[in-house]
Parts: sequence; C-alpha cells; structure tokens
Amino acid sequence: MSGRATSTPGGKPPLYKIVMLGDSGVGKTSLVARLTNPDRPLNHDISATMGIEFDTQMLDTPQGKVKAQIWDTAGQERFARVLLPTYFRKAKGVILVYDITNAKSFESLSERWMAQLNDHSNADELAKLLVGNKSDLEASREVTKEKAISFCQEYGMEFLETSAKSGDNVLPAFEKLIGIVHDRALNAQSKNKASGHGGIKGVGGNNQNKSGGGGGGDPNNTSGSSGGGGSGSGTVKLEDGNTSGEGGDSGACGC
Ligand code: G3D
Ligand code: MG
Repeated sequence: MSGRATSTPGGKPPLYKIVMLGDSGVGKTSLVARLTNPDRPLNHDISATMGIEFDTQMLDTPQGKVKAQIWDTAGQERFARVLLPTYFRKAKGVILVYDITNAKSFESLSERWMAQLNDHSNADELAKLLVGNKSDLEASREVTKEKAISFCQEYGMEFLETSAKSGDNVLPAFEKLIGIVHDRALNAQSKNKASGHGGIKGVGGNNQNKSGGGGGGDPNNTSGSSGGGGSGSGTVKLEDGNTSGEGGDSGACGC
C-alpha cells in the first residue's frame, strides 16, 4: 500500500493518540522529553506530572509519516482512578514502562497497570509496547530481560529496553509502537473499503468528530488530520474530580 493512501483527506499525516503508563519514577516523562527534545539534558525542569500532559511528535513508519500525540500522567494512586477514563479515551496505543533497576515497578505492571488498562480501555484493540527503562544502570539491574519477555508473551506485546538518559532505543521504541498502530489502522481502512464503507475514517474505532485536531481544539480529538506540522503540547489538570483543558493548545477536554 502506498504512503499516499495513508493520509487523511487533506494530505496530512494521520494522528494517533498513545499513552504512557507505569509507576512514578520509572522515566515516562523523561522518555517523552527525550523524544520530543532530544538535545535537552535529561534533568531539565521536569515538573512532577500533576494531571495529564501531552506532546505531539512526527514519526516515521515503513508506511510513511504519522503524528503521535503522546499522553503522560503521574503514576500517583490518588489521581489515577479519576483520570484514567480521560487518559484512555480514543487511545490507539500504550507504552507500559518499568525501571529495570526496580523490581516493584515491574510487578506493578501485572498487579495494577494491566488491570487498569482492561478496566478503562478496549485493551485488545490497543497496540502495546513494554519498555524497560534506565538500561544505562545495568549494574543495578533487578529485572531480567527473560522476565520481561515472558510478560510480553503472556499479554501479547512487543518489548524494548531504553535509556532516557543516553537516548538509547528511545526513538525506536516510539516508532515501533506507532508503526503497529498505523498498520492496524491501514488494515481497518482497507477492510472498510473492501466492505463498501469506503472513506478514510481517521484511525478507525469510535471517532465522532472528524474536523481535524492536533494543532488545537480537543486534545482527545485524534480522529482527523494532524493539523499543522511540528509539535505541540498541552495540559489537562484535575479540579475537584473533573478534568478541564488548560494552557498550551489543549483547549477544552470535552470528556
Ligand atoms: P516518571 O515520569 O515516570 O515519574 P521521570 O519519571 O521521567 O520523572 O524520571 C524519574 C527519575 O528517573 C528522574 O530522576 C530522571 O532523571 C531519572 N531517569 C529517567 N530515565 C532515566 C534513565 O534512562 N536512566 C537514568 N539513569 N535515570 C533516568 P530525578 O533524580 O530527577 O528524580
Ligand atoms: Mg512524570
């Protein structure tokens, strides 16, 4: 299939929402920062993630360029329950992150994060990638690759070890996940065409608003084209159990 066929009607690359999951401190925010600002030193001013943040980034796949809207949240128990439905809404992929030097962060994946994924999303339809971060700290390793691989076999996902500190495998990790997401969308699109439904429906699933997104409006609108090039970011903060858009180009959450 040609790259052209993957584009939305305006010729813009498709936009897919992916979410970061994992305990606090495993390096989720550092991984996103390393991807979107590769030249910035690791310990730039990464504020504790108190709510939800997202960043967008153009990525290459074998089938052409796509834009990823990457959502990042705190692994803090007190916020997670209220925020998770918003977090997973319209997500097409998830990166489950643990810290290879912290066995508990790996155990949390099966004890907590997989359960939340199942409760708040259509987990079978989400593309999943397991990421063991902090691979630069080999001497302090607590989680073997074998353990991680057997987790992946159990839950049906791909696996990579990364270092947000050195940058090792960070871009390949995001590209791997977005490649799976894009392949699935293309397959769904060609099935639609074959069955006579035709038309490009964003990235499949339950898209309602196809007016485009990315550069503005509802950050959860990942169904249209990606808007302009480049990247953007925004924040959704928790206020008395409700979510509201704030700052950046996030606009109203609409959730
Ligand atoms: P989180 O978003 O999952 O909560 P952060 O995690 O990105 O805030 O990272 C938590 C701490 O781990 C930070 O250290 C960060 O610098 C560090 N870190 C993240 N990724 C790596 C990595 O790949 N290697 C190493 N060695 N450290 C990493 P501080 O000291 O600021 O708490
Ligand atoms: Mg964080």
